[in-house]
Amino acid sequence: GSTSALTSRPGPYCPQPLSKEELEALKAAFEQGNLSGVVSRLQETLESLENVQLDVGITGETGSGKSSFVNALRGLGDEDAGAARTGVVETTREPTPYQHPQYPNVTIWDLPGIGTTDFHPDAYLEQVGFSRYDIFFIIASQRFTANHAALACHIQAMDKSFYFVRSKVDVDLDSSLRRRPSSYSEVGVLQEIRENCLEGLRAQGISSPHVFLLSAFELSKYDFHLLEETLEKELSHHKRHAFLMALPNISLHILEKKKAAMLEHMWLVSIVACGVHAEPIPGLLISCDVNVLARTLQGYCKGFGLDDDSLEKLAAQVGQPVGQMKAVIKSPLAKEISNILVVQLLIQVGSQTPKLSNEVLISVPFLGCLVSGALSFATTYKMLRSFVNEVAADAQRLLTKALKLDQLLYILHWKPPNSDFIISL
Ligand SMILES: Nc1nc2c(ncn2[C@@H]2O[C@H](COP(=O)(O)OP(=O)(O)O)[C@@H](O)[C@H]2O)c(=O)[nH]1
Ligand SMILES: [Mg+2]
Repeated sequence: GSTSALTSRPGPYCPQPLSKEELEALKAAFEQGNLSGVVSRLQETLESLENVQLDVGITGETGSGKSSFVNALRGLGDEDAGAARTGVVETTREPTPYQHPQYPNVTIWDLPGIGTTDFHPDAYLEQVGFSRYDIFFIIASQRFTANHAALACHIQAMDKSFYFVRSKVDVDLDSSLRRRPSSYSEVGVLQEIRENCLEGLRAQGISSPHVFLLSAFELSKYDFHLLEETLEKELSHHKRHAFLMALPNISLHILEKKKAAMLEHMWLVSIVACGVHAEPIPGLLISCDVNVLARTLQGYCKGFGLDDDSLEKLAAQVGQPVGQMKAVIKSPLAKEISNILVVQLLIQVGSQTPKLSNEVLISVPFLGCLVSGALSFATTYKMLRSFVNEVAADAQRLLTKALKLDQLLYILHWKPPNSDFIISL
């Protein structure tokens, strides 16, 4: 029966694609700069998004046409096998799930009718298990009342979306034709119903209601096609939400942690680089050990998987040419890092921020004793920091490319504000 269907179903989809163990493994892969390991794990996460469920609750007064609407959404007639039972007496006592034939991830729930008198939305929503549903359709076959509005307010307070459906417009059109045959206008009657519904809902405090007009007997007419579009839109919105909740945060989080770990001992590297083996840098008023810095930068690149070996492995794994992978990388690869490049980077930084030394002096107080070394330290530190920021951003872009996230987002009808969207989240 419907009760067992209820209890055997998993709860609402909660974006938790990675377990603690998986997260650990992901973190380890990141730490080794093993992007292809990272990608294979995140690919699984992406696949799990395909299983994102959308639960649609159909509610409204008894006899308003809820069960007929469920059948319509599923493309079934009332007499087809598996159709929801419809009729003049209330037949739905428990929420009853029906799978959408085209979208297996969409479950449409035929809910018990709300009473016309003494209606308590709290108790009703509790009784039907409101947390299960992602969106609601509230159906009325006549005017929308305070009960409908109260329900909508409660749904809104739960941060879920709802749509109003005004059913049985064929009945209104029929009676209008009978009563005023000479002045009959279908468009006019529909317009009147729509206005009346919107006005009623606004009067009840619903700020910008959506109302769809519908006849369960004439689905090709009125707003039924808009309803189907809405369902599709909600599904992709839902997936997008799950995606945003799950994946970028995880990768961002781990990249950030890695970056933080590098930043933590960066000042140590800077002190060493400005220590005993420091040599004057031509064109700048600083001295440092360029060899140490070059090795450090190479380490950063490898740490984020920006070296030939890692990239080739990654490209092979995702079946994309390695050239395409490299195209998204802006900073130099490990093997391209030379002493000359280090000097160029130092010059870039040195020319931009001559006053940085004070800022750094405050954070590393004992450096005050090494006044002559302060500028060297500040410049070195700043150069390392901006390099790490760049390679971290590259790693994030590389992941996006490898996982084809840009395409996924496109499929989900969502244009990221810019290519660095994940970083800016
Ligand atoms: N004329 C007309 N009748 C409808 C429409 N939708 C439902 N009905 C009828 O209204 C009655 C109640 O419908 P049902 O779907 O069982 O309502 P529920 O109690 O809300 O589930 C049934 O006799 C349906 O055939 C509609 O759009 N137009
Ligand atoms: Mg029913």
